[in-house]
Amino acid sequence: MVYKYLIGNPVETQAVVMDCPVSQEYPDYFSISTEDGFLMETVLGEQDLVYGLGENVRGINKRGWIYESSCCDEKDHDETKSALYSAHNFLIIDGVQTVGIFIDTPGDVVFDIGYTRLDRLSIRVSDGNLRLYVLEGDSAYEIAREFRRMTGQSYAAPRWAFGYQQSRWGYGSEEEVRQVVKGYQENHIPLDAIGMDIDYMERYKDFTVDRTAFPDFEGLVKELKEEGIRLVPIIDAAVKIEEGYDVYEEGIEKGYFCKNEDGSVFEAGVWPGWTHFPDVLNDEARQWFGEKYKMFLDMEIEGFWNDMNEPAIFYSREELDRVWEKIEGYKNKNLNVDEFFDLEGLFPACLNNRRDYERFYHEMDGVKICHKQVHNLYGYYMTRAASQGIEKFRADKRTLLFSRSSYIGMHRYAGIWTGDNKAWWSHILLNLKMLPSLNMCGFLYVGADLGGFAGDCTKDLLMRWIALGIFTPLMRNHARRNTRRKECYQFENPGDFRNLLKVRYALIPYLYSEYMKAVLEDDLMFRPLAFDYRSDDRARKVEDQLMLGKDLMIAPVYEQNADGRYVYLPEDMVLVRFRSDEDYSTEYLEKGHHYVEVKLTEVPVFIKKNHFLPVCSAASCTDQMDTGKMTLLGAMDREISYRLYEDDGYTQEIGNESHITEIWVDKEGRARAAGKELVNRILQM
Ligand code: MIG
Repeated sequence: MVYKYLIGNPVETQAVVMDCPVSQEYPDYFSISTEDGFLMETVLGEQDLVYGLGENVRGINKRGWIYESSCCDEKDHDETKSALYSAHNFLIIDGVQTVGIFIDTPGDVVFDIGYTRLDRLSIRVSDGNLRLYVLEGDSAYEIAREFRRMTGQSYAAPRWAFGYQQSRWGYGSEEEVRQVVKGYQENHIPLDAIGMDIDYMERYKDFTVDRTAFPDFEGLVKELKEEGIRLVPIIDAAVKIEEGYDVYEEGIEKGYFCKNEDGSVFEAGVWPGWTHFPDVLNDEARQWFGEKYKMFLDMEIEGFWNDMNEPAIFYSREELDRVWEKIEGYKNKNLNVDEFFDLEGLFPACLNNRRDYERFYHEMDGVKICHKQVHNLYGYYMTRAASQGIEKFRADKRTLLFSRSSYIGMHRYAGIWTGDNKAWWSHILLNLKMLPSLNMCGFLYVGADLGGFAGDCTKDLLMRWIALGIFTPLMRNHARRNTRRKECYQFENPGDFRNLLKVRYALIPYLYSEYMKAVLEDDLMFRPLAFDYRSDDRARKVEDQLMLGKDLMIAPVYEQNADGRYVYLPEDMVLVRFRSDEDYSTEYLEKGHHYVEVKLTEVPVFIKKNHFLPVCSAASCTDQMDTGKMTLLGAMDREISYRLYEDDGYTQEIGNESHITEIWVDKEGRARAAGKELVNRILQM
């Protein structure tokens, strides 16, 4: 059951696609006040869990902290923070009351989930304008699925986007890109794509190519595609102010940039120096910006990533002036300690300053609206611009698209990556914990920078992180400039990475199948254990294992120098230790706690009893894969089957009955599937 309430005068966000009648009476388990903004409170029972909030810090269970929806270019993803790049205002209370809450407003929202008082949840929208949705259902999982239906079908990525992607801020020339590809090829490590960061642009201008460093960009795109490797360029939100630059000049001429209160065009400093922000909330401007992607489509580019769209602002004139003035005042002064700390913080305070978000305006449906009120929609609408522009010129095919900032609703147009994490062991776990929360909010094509964006990565960190990244739809190794190189071939014995990545490719048919089924059926690919084992109190508390698809559980190692980890099995399962695509061992484990040894060179996967995992042989890239021959892994004591979803991987033809291959294994262990050669390695119990 979904109840919708209209409070104040909210902006239409386009998060929800389902029609819901407006209710008047609030459920009695919430206390709601609209006197001073909007405030909603409820008591949390001792055993209640709170799920959701998508991309955020801390646990799968979100209790015990205060979170804020205010999209931010946040470079430190640590537990003292309250917000990252996206605003995913959906949560589920699983306990005495099992209820979902979606706060649909593009402005600031504060979720106090047991921060002020351990046993209280309160949600505040200070400007008091929102659509409130309350979802009732029998279980958290059911509510999550209801929410997925309400907000519409998730973006479907092309299959090649499930291949391994290598990226780095700093690939500064055609030669350097070729060398990276060569490093992979010479070491026989699979590779499907290279992320092109801002280095390919001319002076950080969107929709330009630096012709000194990339004189034949088009040629490079074609040459690599012949080897099965795609280039994926980045697009930034801000547009450089430069005479003669077409995007700038057109935007000015047509009035498509965000404005100051007095109608002049708003300026802020980002990568290219002074820039303007395309007013993607304005229909015409959005269409204009989106159509710019055509330039790359014409070069046969098939994927993009949208960055800096919170939007990130390094400085505005006003903030810089403030800094100069203060510095002037402090110059030659005998500073007291407060003044010194103030001085120290002046420049950092310019970045992503909230005062700047109050300075500029959009024109939405003919109405002038302050950015602050719609802040959390910017990344969504920039990415929607891209998606709709691409759709216009490449309608029949699927294009890879993922964004840094997002709001619920954007999941229909693209995926996300989780931004600038660090080369920290704790960030493997953070990566894991975000996955089910992101899925609840509709984001299925997701992944983190493997090995960490900032900081120097070590071989063991990258290997363990890859052993988690193997399961995420977006599997990309990306790094900040000036960090230690971490392409797989940069470390000793690159064969170790070859074997790990072969495991990924062996799993792609299953991962793609479960991903596409989640897309088509409004389901979740990753779930907390508690969603599947509701009445198992142990399972409800597990924060470092996930259910994946309908058949698997994953439990990666995330501690340095560990030779394994404790794993909780809510039922009997088969543990497969993959060492490569065709090299693995299986072990039957009973329900309960186990210490599972996992070598650095192994990837553990747990398969539920009477389920099986179909795997195939790896290849150098997804285009080269042959799924005609599959090996089945698991354990069974009765007849079992699996519906494998396979389509052509690149057209918009998805979800036909003909895309399903039913794989049957009868009681005697005879396996059959139309058009497949099967090798049965399922343990007979
Ligand atoms: O201010 O384009 O999150 O992935 O490498 C940094 C440079 C801008 C932030 C992105 C990161 C990317 C970087 N960008």
